[in-house]
Amino acid sequence: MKLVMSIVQSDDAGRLVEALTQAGFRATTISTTGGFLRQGNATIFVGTEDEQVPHVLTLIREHCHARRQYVNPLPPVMEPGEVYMAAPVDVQVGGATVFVLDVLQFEQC
Ligand code: 2BA
Ligand code: 2BA
Repeated sequence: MKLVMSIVQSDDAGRLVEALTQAGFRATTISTTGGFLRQGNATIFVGTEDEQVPHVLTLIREHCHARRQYVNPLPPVMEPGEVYMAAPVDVQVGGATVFVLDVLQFEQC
């Protein structure tokens, strides 16, 4: 058995969970925050049989899309009188970041 842990953009999470559930998978979503952009994203856990992992990955690819985001970098430390013009930085946020982990034991008590 595997645990598929996917970090996805919040806008894609609802449709992905719906597709997973309709395909018969069990899923759990938690609200998470990216360390770089400090913006909300979602982490979806799917515990499933090894042979079903490709199907889960297909659904993730179908429902998660890369987007560009423009972020303002933090201003540097300045001396009095200095002027800093912030130039937004273009960041490509991926469709999904996926980790597939081996499950040692699965129980529903
Ligand atoms: P349970 O199987 O007892 O699952 C309770 C909660 O545990 C689930 O909440 C989900 O958050 C998590 N969970 C269970 N198995 C999981 C797994 N393999 N991977 C990741 N998370 C898992 P819900 O998703 O709200 O499901 C509530 C109940 O609805 C489930 O109770 C199950 O009886 C049923 N269910 C869930 N998904 C289903 C599906 N695709 N088709 C039919 N019944 C489903
Ligand atoms: P964030 O950490 O908010 O990162 C958003 C996007 O910013 C990343 O998109 C990447 O394009 C860029 N980025 C992140 N860290 C960077 C750095 N140290 N230097 C330069 N650019 C950086 P994605 O790679 O698609 O990641 C989307 C979200 O997935 C991340 O949000 C994070 O929450 C999670 N993630 C990605 N890779 C991860 C990893 N190896 N471990 C844990 N979480 C990861």
